[in-house]
Amino acid sequence: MNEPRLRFGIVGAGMAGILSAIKLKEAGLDDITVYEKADRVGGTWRENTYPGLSCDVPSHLYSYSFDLNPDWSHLFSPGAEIQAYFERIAGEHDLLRCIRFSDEVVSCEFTGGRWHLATASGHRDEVDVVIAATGVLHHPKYPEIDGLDSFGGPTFHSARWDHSIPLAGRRVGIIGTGSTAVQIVSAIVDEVDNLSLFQRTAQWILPQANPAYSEEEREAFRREPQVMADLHENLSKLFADGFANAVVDAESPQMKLLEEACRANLEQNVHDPDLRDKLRPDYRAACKRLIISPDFYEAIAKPNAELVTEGIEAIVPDGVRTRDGRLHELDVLVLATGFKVDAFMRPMAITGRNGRGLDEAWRDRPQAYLSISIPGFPNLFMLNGPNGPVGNFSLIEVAELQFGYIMQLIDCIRSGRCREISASASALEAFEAEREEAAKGTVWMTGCRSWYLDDRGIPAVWPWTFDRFRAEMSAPDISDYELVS
Ligand code: N01
Repeated sequence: MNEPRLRFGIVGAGMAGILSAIKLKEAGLDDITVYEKADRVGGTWRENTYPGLSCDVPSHLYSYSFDLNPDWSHLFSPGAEIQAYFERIAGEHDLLRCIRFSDEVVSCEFTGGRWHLATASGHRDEVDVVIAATGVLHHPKYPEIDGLDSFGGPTFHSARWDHSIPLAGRRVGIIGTGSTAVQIVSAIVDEVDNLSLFQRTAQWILPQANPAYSEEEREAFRREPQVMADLHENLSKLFADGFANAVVDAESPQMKLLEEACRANLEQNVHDPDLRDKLRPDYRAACKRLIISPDFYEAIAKPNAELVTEGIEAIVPDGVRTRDGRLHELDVLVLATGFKVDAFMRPMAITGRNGRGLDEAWRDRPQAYLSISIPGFPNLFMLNGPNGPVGNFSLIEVAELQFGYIMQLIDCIRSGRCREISASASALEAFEAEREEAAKGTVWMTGCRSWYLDDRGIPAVWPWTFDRFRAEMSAPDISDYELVS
């Protein structure tokens, strides 16, 4: 039987979209269009350009395993370098010709056995398979604070940094104390006149130096790529054993070690007892996403920095007024308030079999079998979809494993075994029931508010070890899928 010629639509040209296009082409599946709403590849690394941006996963792990990079400047390289890496990879794999830039997919409808895509520009496409590579931390979340629009100076979200605004000599306020805010504080404290950090919840900080790679080390990586491959492998194992496997077992010895390291960092490196008390969280380390920083405590202790722990009452033209009635006068206000994490591929209007929309399928909350496939939405596969492994480890590694799994589903179509494939409703139901039960033993449920938790307070993430994830991704159990010939 002749192999059907499959056409693919990939939504998003970030890390996962680039990966998908490379892997499909490698497999000889080259009838691909990647739809990208912006005018460049890079996803989160294109959108986030705030001062101090870097990835808190070591660069030699946060790299495609098949395209390691000898030139990373640091253990945790800056965001601009990561963006340049993705641009280079997209160019070297000749992807730019299959990317349709500045054209956002607004709808995807499954009719007549194919997906019908429509874009904002009015372009139409018909594809056999959709890969949703739309990212997780993508839609900025603006805080609901009275008077947000009334501030007289520039206000912007951390993911929409306005580089036209000078910070030197100015009074800058930052709302939020997540990974983003912590990096910004360290990066700008010496430049600004005054820095006010508005903290609603204190955070644990794991200290970690960020050494530069010497030219000799980089030369060695270039000369002997196997050294880099070994480093990638070792880092992967370190993250799986030391972190990913620890957070899913709140009582594990590794978890205790992480907690001790965070506690010691606070007790030993914050010398002012009042500041130390304000910075001490009342929940367990890694309950919220663990923040990694070599120098945040040093930065926030500087004389021109103030940690404001009084709640915010309102934003007013001159700055931020806290509940104690104090006005914190500011020239610039930065909202480091995170992302809407339950949007995934929305606001795209997605309609599966029998006219059933994604909003209806996700009426309660986003769900996908193994975070990849949604019952009734055949031949649509998600990368970094709902309830998958997110946290302090490489989302590239996650996406590579997921794509290896998706490729095996695609092979079912390619081989003629079926024309349509999607997870069965019973497989998703059983997966979710087991996942919710397992989530109870994770550190994320030990008593804090975080973006990991869904509306019921259950972590919307992979609650098992990374080793289990790797094993699950190695081969789909096709009996969990509905195949239509
Ligand atoms: O966002 P967050 P983020 N009033 O949601 C506060 C990845 N990332 O952009 O804790 C006052 O973590 C909120 O307070 P609370 C990483 O996965 C990675 O920092 O909810 N405060 C919190 O402090 C990360 O986890 C890297 O009480 C308000 C902050 O805003 C994810 O992105 C770097 C508020 C939001 O923190 C998101 O990180 C950066 C309000 N109304 C990001 N609303 C690295 O790899 C919200 N907050 C290093």
